[in-house]
Amino acid sequence: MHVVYPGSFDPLHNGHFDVIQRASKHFARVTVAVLENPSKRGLWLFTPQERVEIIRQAVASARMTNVEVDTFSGLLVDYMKRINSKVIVKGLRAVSDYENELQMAHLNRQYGNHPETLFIMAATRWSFVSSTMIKEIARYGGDVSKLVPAATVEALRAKLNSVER
Ligand code: COD
Repeated sequence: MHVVYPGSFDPLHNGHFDVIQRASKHFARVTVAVLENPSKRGLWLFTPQERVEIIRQAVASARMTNVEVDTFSGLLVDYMKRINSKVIVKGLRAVSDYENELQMAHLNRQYGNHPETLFIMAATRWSFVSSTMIKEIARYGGDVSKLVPAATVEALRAKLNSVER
């Protein structure tokens, strides 16, 4: 089965990475789809291409050969139809994620090729991790290396150094 794991991934952290690894064990093919739409929550820290590059590096170092990384813009359902996949994989951290994810799952099923959404429960150790917190800790000089893949650590270092200059 070919599944799509969509998200902002700004940037990739260990919670996302754990979902990718677990999905890659259960499904024949996993496409990690990086959202290009402008952010509602302010500017992205990383461009879509930078986010793709981080994920590609992390996936390559873990030798996940059935995982590919792509970008999409517009509606997820249109992208799903275009690449002919009918299953969306999402991660669930807590009840707070559930309401929003439930709404999206129901709405997405009304459109396009009526994709199903399957949820993977966040790993306990990463269930408190979010991209927003990673960016905040990194911006103030905190060490995020235990919470994100090495590729993200490098990208954060390069990005925040260039922003400061
Ligand atoms: N552990 C496990 N899973 C996690 C963790 C964690 N610590 N943190 C996040 N996740 C999961 C999220 O629940 C999500 O499933 C995925 O990882 C990506 O997370 P984010 O935060 O990078 O991405 P989101 O939640 O901002 O992505 C939202 C989408 C891009 C999927 C959504 O906005 C979308 O589909 N947009 C396209 C436009 C569209 O179709 N809109 C209509 C929707 S009905």
